[in-house]
Amino acid sequence: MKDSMLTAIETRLGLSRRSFMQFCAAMAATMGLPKGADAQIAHALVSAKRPPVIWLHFQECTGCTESMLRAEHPTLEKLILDIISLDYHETLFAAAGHQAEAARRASMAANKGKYLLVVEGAIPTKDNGIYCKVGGQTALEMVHECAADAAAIIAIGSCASWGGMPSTSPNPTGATGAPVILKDKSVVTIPGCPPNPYNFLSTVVHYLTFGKLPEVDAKGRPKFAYSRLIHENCERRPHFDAGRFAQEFGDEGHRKGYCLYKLGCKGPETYANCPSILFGDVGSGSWPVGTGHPCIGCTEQGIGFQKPIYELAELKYVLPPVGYPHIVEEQGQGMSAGSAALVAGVGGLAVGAGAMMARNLGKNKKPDDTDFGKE
Ligand code: FSX
Ligand code: SF4
Ligand code: F3S
Repeated sequence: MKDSMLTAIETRLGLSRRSFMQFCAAMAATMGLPKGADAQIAHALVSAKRPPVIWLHFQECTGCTESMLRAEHPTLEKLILDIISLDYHETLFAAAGHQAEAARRASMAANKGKYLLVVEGAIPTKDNGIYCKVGGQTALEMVHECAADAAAIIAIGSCASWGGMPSTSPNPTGATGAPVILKDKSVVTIPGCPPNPYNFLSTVVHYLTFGKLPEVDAKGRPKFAYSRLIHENCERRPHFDAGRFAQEFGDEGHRKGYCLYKLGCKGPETYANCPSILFGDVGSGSWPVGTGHPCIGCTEQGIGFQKPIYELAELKYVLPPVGYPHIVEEQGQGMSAGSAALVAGVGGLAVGAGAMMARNLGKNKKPDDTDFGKE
């Protein structure tokens, strides 16, 4: 890439060249792109015109937007706002009322067929959609109007993807997701409540670099982010295979970082890259299961907010994985909880993981002290 281009990006994004190239490499890695793609991404981000984005908010908590803007990583929000031209966003807009709606229509008219439409929140359908109105229009009317001339449509969050929390039983407003409403359009969905901001960013970067949205699965989810079960990459997986489970919150197993399957973890039936790219912010090492809470399956229609936490997850595969997470032992301070979990887990593997798993999964009794440390 030309030096002048990198200088331009330094000025525009306030990022050093090294950080910018690292960001491009991270995006390429998140999307599983081949060698050289980072350079293509860098080139596209420097030279491509920022696509106008119309961002709609319907039935939701605004967590999708918050997760993007409040991420600890200081460059994330900057990158998002610099890569796209956010022409309409109800939470972030300085304008209000008719002014805001006029700006949305002006941007759509000026960028016919060129703008990205991002839908956040579920869309109520009952009683002609009267349960969510913005500027006098129902969400239903608005989403149809905005989708008509959009170049591409992204449903961000579980609410927009399939109805999410607002659609839970008894669903009094008839809430549903954008793909159901926009049946004749292709809608890329980025479920999660909230979704990982890097999955959204990677999707936009893919669009900018290659001129199209990434390949998706049958539910419209980018394959790069949703093709693996959480259970496949979970750092507690060695414990699962060795038959070591937390049985109650705060018990010895829970404190030792054992598997959360018996506390209702839905990782075995939930597709998402949370354990791989981490959640909240890349680098902080935080994600639900990592903090000791079972995955509730927030990315998965029919699981998140629907399947009770006390119901055990369906096990799709019961064989141990081919590889295991790397063990990093911290110096000086003893081990981190994660390292202790891994060391203990891998130790357990050495003594017959399959047999232990079969034995412990069959247990319904409450734990007693003999459940721990025996393996
Ligand atoms: Fe909230 Fe978004 Fe959940 Fe929904 O994220 S975090 S309720 S997915 O639409 O704002
Ligand atoms: Fe991790 Fe949950 Fe699977 Fe246990 S059941 S290994 S905590 S994803
Ligand atoms: Fe959601 Fe489970 Fe990931 S609760 S954020 S899918 S770990």
